[in-house]
Amino acid sequence: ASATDWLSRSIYQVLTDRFALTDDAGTPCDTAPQLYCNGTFKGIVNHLDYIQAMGFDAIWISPVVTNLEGNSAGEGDAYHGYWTQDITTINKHFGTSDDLKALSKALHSRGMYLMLDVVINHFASFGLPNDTTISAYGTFNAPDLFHPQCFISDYNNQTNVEQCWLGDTTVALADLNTESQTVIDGWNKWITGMVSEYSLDGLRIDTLKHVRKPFWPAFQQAAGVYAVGEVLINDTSYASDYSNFIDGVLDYPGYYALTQAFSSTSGNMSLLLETSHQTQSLYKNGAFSTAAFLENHDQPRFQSTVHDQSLVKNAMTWSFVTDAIPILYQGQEQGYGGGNVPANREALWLSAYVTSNTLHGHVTSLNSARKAAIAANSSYTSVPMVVSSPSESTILVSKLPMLAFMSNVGAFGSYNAVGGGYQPNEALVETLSCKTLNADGNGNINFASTDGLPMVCEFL
Ligand code: ABC
Ligand code: CA
Repeated sequence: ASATDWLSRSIYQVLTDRFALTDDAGTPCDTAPQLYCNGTFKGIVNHLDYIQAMGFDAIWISPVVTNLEGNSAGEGDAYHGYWTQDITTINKHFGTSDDLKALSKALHSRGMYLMLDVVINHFASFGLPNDTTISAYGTFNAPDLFHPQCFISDYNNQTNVEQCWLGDTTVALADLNTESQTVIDGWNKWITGMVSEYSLDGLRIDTLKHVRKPFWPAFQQAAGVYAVGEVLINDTSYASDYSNFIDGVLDYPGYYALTQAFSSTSGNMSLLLETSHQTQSLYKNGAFSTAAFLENHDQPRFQSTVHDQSLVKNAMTWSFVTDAIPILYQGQEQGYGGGNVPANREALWLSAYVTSNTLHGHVTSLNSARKAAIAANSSYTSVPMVVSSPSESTILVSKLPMLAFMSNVGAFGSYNAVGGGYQPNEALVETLSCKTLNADGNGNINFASTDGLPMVCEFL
């Protein structure tokens, strides 16, 4: 699937080890020891109804290749999938190659997309690798295919960021020499093969900023599908330049602004406004070049620090009403509140996949509002949104026929907001409360909230 195909999708982020067991035996899963909890591809297949019923039509799953086996003494084991050892085989903890194909097929039969997380920057090693470690790396089994050992020491020096290593002496992330033609050819051949073997629809590329930019266009071409890269930085101009080299970029600067804006009733709304304007002007295709999220597996859950459910619902709304492709990390709909890694990687089966809680309903409404707007306006995914901030506590996103108001006044606050662009007296619905209303004689609506909740308005 192409970048354009993905623009109308919404993505549910699955941490494969923590999403679903093959058979729901009620197995406990403690996040602290950082060990496998035994989630599988088969488990995902069995719970696709749960994901699809919320309105998601794509999933992003953890990296699937064989990882380091065993425990690192301190950083746990490779349950997250980022400790690559052999890219030619599938991580047996998650299932077999056939199980992964069955997942892909099950998704496609529902009209859903599969996005695979891929790690291109490094292979992993318990302790610093030696020649024996490297000879076990299959495709890239020679020392000169890696950059000389040095850990990243200066994030302001791009060469250091690209050519030194992530990780530490407990688990070293041996940095591939992505300037070497052998490495370039090896990766391009591999990704072409993976996309075709597993009928992948898209990729999430790990550690994008740790590989030189000119590496990416040929890789994207070899993949032949949409790819969104992870550039972990709170700097829009730094992140946005990657949109000249790859289809999409995870909106980390927007994440920082979003979490700050709704962190409390005195959050900084103008920062969110300013960041979203920068996003629109700096990325190649504006905010359409980004994928937006409130949580992921690397950051503390929003509810680890924010408890006001009005703030939570407002913050959750943002990613679903902008030009970005929305991503929701598993467990957010269950109100999970784990803090920093590894506490934010709670097993979803502990929730029993209940669908009766408020946030689950909120996500479902947001997806359906977005789908209705896309269906009503053929240029919804190509004409840029208009973002404004009518007051210091409110922000308005206009993407007709959708108007979304968010505020950080909190559950005990109230706000009024005015938006326009409708036909005179047009019949509308506020989709989060399902209340109908009418535009006035000038096509404007006047919203009044007495509980600080967000409002998403569109045609009836
Ligand atoms: C494990 C333990 C951790 C322990 C660590 C040393 O080892 O779990 O508790 O602290 C995987 C696992 C992790 C594991 C790592 C290392 O491997 O999931 O649990 O940590 O073994 C991606 C993935 C991530 C994955 C990897 C590795 C990469 O999403 O899940 O981790 O394949 C950097 C990378 C980024 C990477 C992230 C973990 O590390 O750039 O791609 N994520 C600054 C730097 C960033 C840096 C970040 C965190 O610190 O600029 O490049 O991310 O170290 C903003 C600034 C930013 C700043 C942030 C913190 O603040 O603008 O620049 O980021 O304001
Ligand atoms: Ca690198």
